[in-house]
Amino acid sequence: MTTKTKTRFPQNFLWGGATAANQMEGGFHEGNKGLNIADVLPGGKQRLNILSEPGFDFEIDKDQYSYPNHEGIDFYHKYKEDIALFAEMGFKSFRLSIAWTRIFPNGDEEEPNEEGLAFYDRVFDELNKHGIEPVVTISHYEMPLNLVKHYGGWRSREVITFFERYVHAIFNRYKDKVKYWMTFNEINSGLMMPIMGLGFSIQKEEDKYQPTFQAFHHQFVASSLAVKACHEIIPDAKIGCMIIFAPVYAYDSNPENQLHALQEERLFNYYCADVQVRGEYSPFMKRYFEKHDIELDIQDGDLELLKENTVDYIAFSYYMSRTEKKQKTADDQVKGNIMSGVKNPFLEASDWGWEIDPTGLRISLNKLYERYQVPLFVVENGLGAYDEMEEDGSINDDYRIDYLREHIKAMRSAIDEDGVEMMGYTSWGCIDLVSASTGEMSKRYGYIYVDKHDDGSGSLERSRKKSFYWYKNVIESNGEEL
Ligand code: BGP
Repeated sequence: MTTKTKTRFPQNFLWGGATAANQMEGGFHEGNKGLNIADVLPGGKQRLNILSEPGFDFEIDKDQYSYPNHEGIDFYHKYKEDIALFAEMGFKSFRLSIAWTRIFPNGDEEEPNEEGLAFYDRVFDELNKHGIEPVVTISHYEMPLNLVKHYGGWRSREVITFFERYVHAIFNRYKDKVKYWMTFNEINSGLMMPIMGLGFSIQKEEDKYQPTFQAFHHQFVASSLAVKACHEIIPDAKIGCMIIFAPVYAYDSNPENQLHALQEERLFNYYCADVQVRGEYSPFMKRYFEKHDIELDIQDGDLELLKENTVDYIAFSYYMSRTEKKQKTADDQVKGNIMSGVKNPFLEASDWGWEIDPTGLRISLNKLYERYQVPLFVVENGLGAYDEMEEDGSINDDYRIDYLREHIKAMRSAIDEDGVEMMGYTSWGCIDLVSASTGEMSKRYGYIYVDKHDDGSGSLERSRKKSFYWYKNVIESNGEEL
């Protein structure tokens, strides 16, 4: 006789929401904070061009552009109000990042900035007061500008020492307050957006190879040093890597397309995770390096360090899948933000061209768990949409509820039917914030509406959307009531 065990979501499942310092804090020059990359990225159409075309020079030009991240949604001053709203929804966890430039304004100082450290103390205390577990990204597209301009970002090995100093400062300071960490946000994004991911701008086509993969190597070493320090300083903490996962489908059963999809997946989805979870470069990547004349400068002890200091869990963002064929025509191409590919005839897309695919999340969870067998944490997922406030002040975002419901169902099936081990779910932008790819406010993800608009106007007042009440009930019922 067999008994079916009802697993569903574990009792300690970390339901919550996710954010990043540069997209919400504002106060960009308060508390001795230094400038970071996000502080010099303009909003609007220019941003997408900057992220995808060569030649950005990281100069701030106040007359020409607006810098939406400078005020963000003013979490720097409103964090108590926001955390109270998260608590009202019943959040078990809240993912946020520490701005490196609040702790080391130029990145290369000897001593940390006390005002910056004190700010996050206040935030963590407030979260702890409400019983919300902080989940902290150490670096989320926020490299100190000084390191970018004077060291060349992650191309420089010297930056590893500065990063090590930074992680030691934060682990020592917050060791009693933060038990969940992750090193670099969407580390594989450096393959498509080196400005945000690797701290340098591609100047010519060849930069895509040698300098890019050398910069990645430095990040892997830095990430392993962070894992080592975290395990030593906070033995009861867990530290993960963080990748973008977009399962790659072949357009059809043509074996050439199947092979192409497999290779794209190995590069984009597995290259970084293999190093951070298994502690080594995959055979596929070693051949890739040969093919593109990439000779990594790997110093003595690097490979041992990577092998001995692998992560405890995999955190990943999931927004969309990607469909590939070997020979693409101009008509096939879809360009949904950063992810290119061909249009999938079975999927609808968001207003920004991101193809909506809940089953793809279940596939992603299966692929990752099958390959690595470590706990998985979905730390970003959600629908960017234009929201309208009705005359009575309500915001009826049923489209967002539908999107989230289907994705949560997919996770539930992955746990229940496929046996995947999951730690939690923090949907992206639980409170409206500045979009990373457009720098605009109008691409909203939140359960909480923020009265702020693309032209910078707005009272910053917070309002609960319909999805706020829905998500509250999801958490209360531990995912039973969707
Ligand atoms: C991820 C980033 C986030 C976030 C999210 C949504 O790539 O880690 O910072 O912004 O995508 O993207 P966007 O804001 O461009 O809609």
